[in-house]
Amino acid sequence: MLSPRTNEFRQVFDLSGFWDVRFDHEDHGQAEGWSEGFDGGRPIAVPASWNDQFADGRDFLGPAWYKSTFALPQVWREGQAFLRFDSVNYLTKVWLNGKEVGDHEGGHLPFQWDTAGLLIAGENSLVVRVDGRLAPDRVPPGNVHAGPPDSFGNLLYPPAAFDFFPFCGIQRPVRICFVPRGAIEDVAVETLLEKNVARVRIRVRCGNPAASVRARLSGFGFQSVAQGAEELEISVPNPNLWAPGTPALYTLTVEQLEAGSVVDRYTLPVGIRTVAVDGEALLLNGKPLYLKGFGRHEDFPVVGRGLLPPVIVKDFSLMEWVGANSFRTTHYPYSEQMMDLADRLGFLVIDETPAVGLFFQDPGLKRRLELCRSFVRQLIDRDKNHASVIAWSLANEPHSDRPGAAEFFRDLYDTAKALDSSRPVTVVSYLGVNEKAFEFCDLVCLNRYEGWYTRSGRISDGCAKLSEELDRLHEAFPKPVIMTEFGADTIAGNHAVEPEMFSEEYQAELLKRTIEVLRSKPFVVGEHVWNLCDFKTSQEVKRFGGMNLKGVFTRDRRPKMGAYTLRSIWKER
Ligand code: BDP
Repeated sequence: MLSPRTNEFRQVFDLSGFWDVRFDHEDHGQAEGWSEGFDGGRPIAVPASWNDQFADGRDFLGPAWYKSTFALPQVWREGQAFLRFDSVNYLTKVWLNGKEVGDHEGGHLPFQWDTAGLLIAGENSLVVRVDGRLAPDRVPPGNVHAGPPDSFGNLLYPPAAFDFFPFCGIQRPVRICFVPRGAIEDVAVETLLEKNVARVRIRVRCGNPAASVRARLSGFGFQSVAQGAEELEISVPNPNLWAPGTPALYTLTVEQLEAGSVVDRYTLPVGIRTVAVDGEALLLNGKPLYLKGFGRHEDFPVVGRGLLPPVIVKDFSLMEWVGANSFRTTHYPYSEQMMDLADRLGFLVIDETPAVGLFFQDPGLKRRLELCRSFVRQLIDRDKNHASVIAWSLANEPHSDRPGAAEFFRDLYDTAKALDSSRPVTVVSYLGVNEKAFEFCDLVCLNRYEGWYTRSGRISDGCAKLSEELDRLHEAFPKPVIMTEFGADTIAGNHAVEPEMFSEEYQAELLKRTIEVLRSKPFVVGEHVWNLCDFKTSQEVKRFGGMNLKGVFTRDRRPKMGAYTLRSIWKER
């Protein structure tokens, strides 16, 4: 799905602001006709999660009803008018001017409908029902004893099957995107390198199949135009390649032509680069890559998982300060704004679907597979043109030592590869040599908490164990290995002369020693610390104050000692 743009042919109206919300504790809103409008709402900021905006909403997961009114000028009588939601967690049902528009399942990915026939010039009313309740047949799942129960066998509260707070609501912008009828629907760009010449392949899909297209690539003193049917190619001699440190972006302008006139235009930045796996190496533009970076969360006080642009800017600036070159979109697709900045700032991204906490028994197995397939498709559709995206991650820590898991992931792997053969595909696992998906995945991504959950308090023993395990893993799967998670919970300001769990010294020591192990293995091509920042979780005995404290920065982005340790290592090499 194309990102919204405003230009001479297209216009975007942003519906962000104060809407009204009403929690539907009894789930009777639909029967009582709230879709026509409802009383008793209170102001809520959109976009943002609802959980932290009120004194009484933290653990409420839905359903909740939103409503908003907005006026449109007369000029938009022609063309298509897509009502686009960038991310709503988790089930969405929408009515415009009292008429049902549609429904959608899944958070973190955009969806839209053409609502041209329903909009009116003048005042429009929009009603949205959002249900973020946790259930075994949703992805990610919840309310099931499949995730890690706390030490006493309880489900977490709220009962997520994953370790981050299940924030709900309209979490990213809602926009109306006016585009001409029959206009450009999709642009897909692939870049290939042959010696000193890049080939930029551009596939364009227009709503009007009779239209022809023209593409112009410009930047760095270069300009070239190609014209034809759907598939175009532009050669760039001596290209400026995109890479961390030199994130060169060309500008691609695609135009749709009908009877010799331009009827639509779409512009996007294009980074020329190649990604490949060669034996034990991960290559960018033919050169070996080493990833230094983090897992992260879209998480901040009050907005929850809501889009907050200053936090995105801040997180990139902290990652630059600490010397990181990459991150994984743990454990769901991040905002399109974050991905745009990753391209501009030259960060490498492992782009992950929302499949976390997957289990392979009923209830809901078949449904979860269908949802996962659809999320893989939607993610690749949304992010395929980002130079920053160097790999697709199908899932985080599935409980896949069960029959059926290998087939499940083979299906998703094939789905991803059929849509994009240019990037490696992986599954991030805690199972090590027992992970069935490593047999066919292009990269081996391992999460390990040696010295924390295992061999607690014993960093040296943990590191020795990790070293052995990595060798065994490599023997079983001779592919590049990325350590996608390691770390320690740390209370900022808590110190100990001899490193002790929860102290800043312990985290710093554990990170340093683990990195020494990783760097002693030539087949390890990346180290991602868990986590960039402390983040909110469900309540359980392991999570003091409902927080995961493995950040090297606090939730309000202040550094712990571990951040300085990483900086001293990562700025060196
Ligand atoms: C890993 C999960 C991550 C958790 C982390 C932890 O992938 O989501 O937050 O453990 O326990 O297993 O801190």
